[in-house]
This record gives sequence, structure tokens and C-alpha cells, in this order.
Amino acid sequence: MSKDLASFHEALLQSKRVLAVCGAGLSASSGIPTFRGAGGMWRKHNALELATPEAFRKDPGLVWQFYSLRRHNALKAAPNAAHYALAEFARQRPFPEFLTLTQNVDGLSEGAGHKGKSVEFLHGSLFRVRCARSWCRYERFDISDPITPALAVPEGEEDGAWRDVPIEGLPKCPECRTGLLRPAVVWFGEELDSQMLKRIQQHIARDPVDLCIVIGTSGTVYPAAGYASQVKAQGGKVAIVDIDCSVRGDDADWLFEGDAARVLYLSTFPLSDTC
Ligand code: BJW
Repeated sequence: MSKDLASFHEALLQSKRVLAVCGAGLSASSGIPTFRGAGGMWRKHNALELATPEAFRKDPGLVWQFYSLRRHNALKAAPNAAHYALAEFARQRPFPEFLTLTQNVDGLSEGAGHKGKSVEFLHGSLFRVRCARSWCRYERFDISDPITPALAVPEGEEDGAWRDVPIEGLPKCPECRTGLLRPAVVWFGEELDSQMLKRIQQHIARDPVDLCIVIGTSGTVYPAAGYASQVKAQGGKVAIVDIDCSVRGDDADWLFEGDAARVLYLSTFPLSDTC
């Protein structure tokens, strides 16, 4: 395992196919809390309580408040140098040479201009909403803040002060008129989009990926957590960029400990001139 930026950069330039797998640490320096690290929002509010279909069925008001707060904070946040570096690299090395798989739902990659075939959003988006009824196909892009008056985040309460929101105050499906809308994100136990998973598997299987860069993810949630091992098993190299590498990197070829924005901007993509 190496910490040598020069050899990593050389490998990046030489690689015909590069895969980036991103997690919450990518957006940390934009002020978006991670899930499991220090200050992670789910320390105060249990993940299993809030990010499951069961939680939504039990208390949609609580779950909607959690997501309203995150929509509000994400709309105020700006992409950081890491988002721009990945977007710039995608422009220099278009798909299929470079593919990013992000678990983030905050819209910051899109805000940096990272869109199209070069990026797959594994866990959906905070800014898409869909009908919670499985038989109703209604879905839309929605950046309204608040999404309903009852879900407004009171000024000074951006850290989250929970209150009762009656079901009448939650967004309703305008199509079937019987269901509530829900964030179009992937909760624990829910299937990721099958077409997207197929595209990713075909991409990895068609021509082996030479280099996988794992950025700011604890690597605890599947299927995202499995892609680096898959690349490794096919003979590719793996680099990890994370602020805390203390429990990581057993099979990584490079390990860079630091803020993703700083590491990616300063060292990984020195050719980027947009950030
Ligand atoms: C920095 C930094 C800085 C901080 N710079 N770094 C195979 C084996 C075992 C279990 C399963 C399996 N396959 C599927 C499962 C079940 C389950 C799962 O993985 N469970 C695990 C807990 C074991 N997976 C699923 O249910 C998935 N569905 C699925 O596979 O369907 C089929 C199926 C179902 C059931 C069984 C089998 C098959 C769906 C997973 C959906 C995850 N959803 C969430 C919520 C999304 C919506 C939302 O945002 O609200 O996704 S959970 C949460 O975790 C969120 C994240 O995207 C995801 C990953 O978290 P991430 O990004 O890694 O964040 P952190 O906080 O964990 O880590 C941050 C990292 O950044 C840390 O390392 C920090 O050090 C670092 N860092 N600051 C650089 N400045």
C-alpha cells in the first residue's frame, strides 16, 4: 500500500478505464454531514428509524422532516473542489473511460456539472419525489423549499428540531390522489434501479477497470461497497481517499488520508483548471 501521489497520478493517466466510487465524505467539506462519522446526522437520529420504508409507513411526518432539512441544507450548499475535479476529469475522459458511482443524493455533483452517462446516482436524489404507493408510477423533479408549508425549516433550526407534522401537511400524489409523496431515494432493504445496476455490471464486465478510486465512503453499504473488490479481483488497482483511513485499506494499492476536496484538487487531478 502506497501513499505516493506521483505513482498514483501516473497510474491515473495510464489507465484506460477508471471507476470512482463516492460517498458522503465527498460532500463533507461542502457542509453536508456524513452518515456514520463524527457529527454524522444519524447519531442523533437513528438511521434505521429514518431511512427505511417501515419508518415512512410508521411516521411519515418524522421522515419527511428529516428529508426536508436535508433538502434545505443541500440547496444552500455549494459543490467543493472534489466535485469539480471529478466533473472536469469526466469531461477530459468521457464515458466509458471514466465512470463515477455516487451514493450521494445531495445534488452537488450535478451542481458541479457532473451529469450524463459519466455518473450514476446509486441511491437516487433528494430532489426527486415519487408516490409512496408501489402501483402508482408518479415521479417528479422538485427543488421547492419547503415542499409544503408544514415542512418549512424554521430559521435557526437548521440542525433539526423535531415537531409533530400532521399527515395533512405532507405532500400528496397529484396523480393517484391517495398516496403520499416520498423522497425518491433508496432506503435500506429497497432495490436499487435494476437498469442502472445492469449498466454498471456490463460496464465493469465488458472491459476490466484498471483503477478504482474510492472517495469518502465507509464502505459499509452494498452494492456500492462491493465494486472496489470486484475491480481488484479482475486485476485492477484500488486507491482510497478518506479523512480517516485507520480502519481501511487492507487491499488498497494507494491510501490517501485527508479531506477529499483537498486531496482530489491538490494531488489527484492537477490538470483540472476549473476549480
Ligand atoms: C471523509 C470526509 C472528508 C468524512 N473527506 N472523507 C450484501 C451484504 C450484506 C448486506 C447487503 C448486501 N447487499 C445488500 C445488503 C443490504 C443493505 C446493506 O448494504 N446493508 C449493510 C448495512 C450491510 N443494502 C441495501 O439494502 C441496498 N439495497 C439492496 O442492495 O437491495 C437488494 C438487497 C436488499 C437486501 C438484502 C440483499 C439485497 C440499499 C442500500 C441503500 C442505502 N441507503 C442510504 C440512504 C440513502 C438515502 C439518504 O441519503 O437518506 O444511503 S443509507 C446511507 O449509507 C446512505 C449512504 O449513501 C450510504 C453509504 O454511506 P457513506 O456514503 O459511506 O457515508 P458514511 O458516513 O458511512 O461514511 C463517510 C466516509 O467519509 C467515512 O469513511 C469518513 O471517514 C469519510 N469522510 N469526511 C474525505 N472531508
